[in-house]
Amino acid sequence: MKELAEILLKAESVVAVTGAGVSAESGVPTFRGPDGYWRSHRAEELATAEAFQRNPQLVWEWYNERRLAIAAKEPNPAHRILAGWEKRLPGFHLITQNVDGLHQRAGSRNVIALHGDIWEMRCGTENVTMRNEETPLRVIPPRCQRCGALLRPNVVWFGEALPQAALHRAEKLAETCDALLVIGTSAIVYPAAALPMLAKRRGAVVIEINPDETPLSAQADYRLRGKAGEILSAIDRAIHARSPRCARQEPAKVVGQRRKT
Ligand code: BV8
Repeated sequence: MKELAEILLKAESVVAVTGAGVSAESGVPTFRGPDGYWRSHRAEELATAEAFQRNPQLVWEWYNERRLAIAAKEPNPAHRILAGWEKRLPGFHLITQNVDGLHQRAGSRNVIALHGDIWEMRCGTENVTMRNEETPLRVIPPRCQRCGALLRPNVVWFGEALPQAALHRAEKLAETCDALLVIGTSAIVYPAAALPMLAKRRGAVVIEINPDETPLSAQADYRLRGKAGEILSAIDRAIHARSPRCARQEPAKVVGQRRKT
């Protein structure tokens, strides 16, 4: 962990890319884990414009239940440490695929949300986006108060383009960073999954934090096998041991494996 702390402290630009695994320790189910099913549907089937067209009621019931589940959860140490690094590590940037808003609730201010926000809705007719934190939703499916059209969750569904500005900023950051942490993602959803390789091609150190192997693992310079909360706590402790000016995070044990390629 000392070596990693050195790398992160020496880096002028550090980027963290997170996926659903970062929220797993908050109790939010991941997409492709054993709890990835919802009423025998997979996320890929429901998170599409076609599914919404076909059955907006069903899709909104799914989002309503996810919103309810997320609202009952708290950010975990992984979210909090990443929020702390935004203040403590110069040139730190957070890019997330998650739509749960837990990074923001943990205090992260500049989150690049590639796949949108489950707490926002969009009226396609008027092309306006509004924040809505009702749990549960009073009306399913919700409608626009101005024009009565169906509202949709302001998230990126499969087959939809990511918000161009966010994607472009994420790609620029990946291409210019010195170190990129990939935390809690199965690294199979594109174009987000391409970011670590963009960084690696430009000579950045790529650090994967995940209990399991992923398609990215072989390319990572460091593979830390374990839970995000525990591993980030250990790295955070090593950072504070080297730069005592910051307050300490709670101690944590860690079992990890480092393979330098
Ligand atoms: C697009 C929002 C084109 C909705 C989501 C190549 C290039 C471009 C596109 C494609 C391509 N190949 C295929 C595609 C199509 C598709 C795609 O990638 N499909 C995959 C399944 C093969 N991509 C798209 O459709 C994208 N759109 O490219 O459009 C285009 C261009 C122009 C014009 C029109 C169209 C859109 C993708 C976005 C989809 N939306 N979410 C919602 O959430 O409701 S994706 C969804 O998956 C979530 O956002 C999620 O974050 C994301 C990725 O999943 P993960 O976060 O990785 O979660 P997962 O469960 O898979 O893994 C969790 C990991 O955590 C595991 O590895 C586990 O081991 C680990 N873990 C568990 N516990 C812990 C842990 N890690 C650490 N600590 C723990 N405690």
